[in-house]
Amino acid sequence: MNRTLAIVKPDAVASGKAGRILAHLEEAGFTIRALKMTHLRETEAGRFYAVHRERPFYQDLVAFMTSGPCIPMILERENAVAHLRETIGATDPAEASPGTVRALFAENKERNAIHASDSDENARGEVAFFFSDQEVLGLEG
Ligand code: FUP
Repeated sequence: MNRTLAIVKPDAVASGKAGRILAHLEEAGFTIRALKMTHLRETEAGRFYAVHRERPFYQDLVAFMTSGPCIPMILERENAVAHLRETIGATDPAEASPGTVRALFAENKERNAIHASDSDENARGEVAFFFSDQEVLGLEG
């Protein structure tokens, strides 16, 4: 078993889809091991998406991610990173496979309902971004 990080993004929280997305993730075999609601500040969202700093959509992405509360969570299952990427679908919901979270719940490529870590290394960093050592260590006991 291993873990990854997901975020139900502000569009999905604001439009009341968070519960359905969590149910979909559980039905896909993930166990929710930690979860919180938070409202990112500009510096935090900028740091989280720093890898995209030079991209033309960066400012809009930061503005969107700070536009309302989001729900980061630690998800566990076998091969968690790859399975979650498969479960959420392509970045643009118009290109996402039928039945994926983004095909079902995303508005468009910019407001696309959910984030998922794209590697084990990034999952570790993103878990640490949102959850304290105590919250993560608490999972082991
Ligand atoms: P993903 O890993 O599928 O979330 O996609 P990326 O890491 O490539 O992009 C991160 C976020 O940037 C996307 F979720 C939405 C936003 N984005 C845009 O707004 N426009 C683009 O053309 C690409 C990404």
